[in-house]
Amino acid sequence: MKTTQFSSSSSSDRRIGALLRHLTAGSDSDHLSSVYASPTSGVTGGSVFAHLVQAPEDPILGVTVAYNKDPSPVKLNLGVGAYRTEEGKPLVLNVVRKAEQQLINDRTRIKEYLPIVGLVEFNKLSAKLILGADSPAIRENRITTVECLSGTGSLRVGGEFLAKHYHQKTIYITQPTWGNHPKIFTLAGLTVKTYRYYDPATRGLNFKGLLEDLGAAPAGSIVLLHACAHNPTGVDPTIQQWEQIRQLMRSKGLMPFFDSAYQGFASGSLDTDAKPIRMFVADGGECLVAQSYAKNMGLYGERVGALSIVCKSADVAGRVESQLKLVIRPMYSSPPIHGASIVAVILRDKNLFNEWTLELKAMADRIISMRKQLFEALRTRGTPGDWSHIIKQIGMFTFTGLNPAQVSFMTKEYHIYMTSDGRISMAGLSSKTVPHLADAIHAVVTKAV
Ligand code: PLA
Repeated sequence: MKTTQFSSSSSSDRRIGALLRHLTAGSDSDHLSSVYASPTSGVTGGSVFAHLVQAPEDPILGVTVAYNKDPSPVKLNLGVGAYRTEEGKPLVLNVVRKAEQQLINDRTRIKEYLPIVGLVEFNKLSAKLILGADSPAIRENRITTVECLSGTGSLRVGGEFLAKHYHQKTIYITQPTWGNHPKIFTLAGLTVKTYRYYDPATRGLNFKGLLEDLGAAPAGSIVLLHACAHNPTGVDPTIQQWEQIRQLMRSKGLMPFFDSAYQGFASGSLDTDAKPIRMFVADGGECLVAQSYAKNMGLYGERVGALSIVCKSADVAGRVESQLKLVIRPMYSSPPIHGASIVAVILRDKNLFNEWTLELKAMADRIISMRKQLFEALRTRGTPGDWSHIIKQIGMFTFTGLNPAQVSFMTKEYHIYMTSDGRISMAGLSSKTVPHLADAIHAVVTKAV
């Protein structure tokens, strides 16, 4: 009965509020604003949120918002990293359709809550995918893997775990990096600092700067490493450079936190793209790995990913997992079931797995061919400048070197949408749209905007 009383009194409050507004309408506006615009009033008409300012759109996802509003038939969205076919359409992998069909046909499947750590089979298979089936950490059972909400959620859970339980609270991220990294880790409770990574002069890796900065970081600091296909630069260290990074980090006790959002998307091979991580795990040291299935399985909106923490012993890994559960439970309780089930079906079945690797390779190859086509198109136009970085860079993005004014010119005059740092998603291009992009780049660099 309590609830009935509550709702009737709140609805009578609303009615009285409406009456008050009606009676005072048109009267002294100063008096009205003192009643309605106070951030703390909230009783009647004025919102307690009236003092809020309009927040800016997200620098990456906001590009899609602007694109959607543009009526031009030639518009092109190269902002967010989302794979498109040659026809410019989003792609659901064949193997994902098959897995979903299997799941639908299985009448024994239920929709109960998953455990806090998510789908256990998915966790095991995800660890195997990233570390390799023969990984010593898996064999010795000194790893814990929890299903999280895609790559972002895995980074956030890992960040909060470290902020709570790791002795060093500073995380070093690459300069530049994915725009969400500093926000994720700051809100997780860590202090964010940067290390040099990209050299605009060579449009390649600033390896010397990287080693100097990591060498100067306080012992034990956390270091975020892009496992492959660095976002936004498309510049990865070579295997020899990775080995030097590993030695330096281990000698200083720096804690590696890998962000693996593009496994298979860089080289086309799942194993090759996981190599840097496997090098760190092979030395017996500890590390964290955030995995995403958004890009490599095209499961963007399913929000499926995993956080693995490799420890020194099974005993420690068990306690780490118990603490991860305390991070997750008050955050979102437990992760969703559907995306993780799709991944588990594909990873457990040899035929589906093989089919997936072929589809993944085809996506990676199409991106590489877009790089070649764009490079060639600029060459044929005689566009001033050295554009070889387009074919040297790897993964989903090209970091063009175009400045914010040039980007804004291309959006205004050519309806080409990209992030203001000059990053373009190569996965959003097709043979049909390359000439349009090349025309725009040519125009913008010859016009000296
Ligand atoms: N880590 C890196 C380096 C990323 O680039 C992205 C996605 C993620 C993690 C998180 O992806 P997930 O949560 O969907 O698994 N970056 C995209 C999308 C593709 C985005 O900004 O959300 C990008 O366009 O940069």
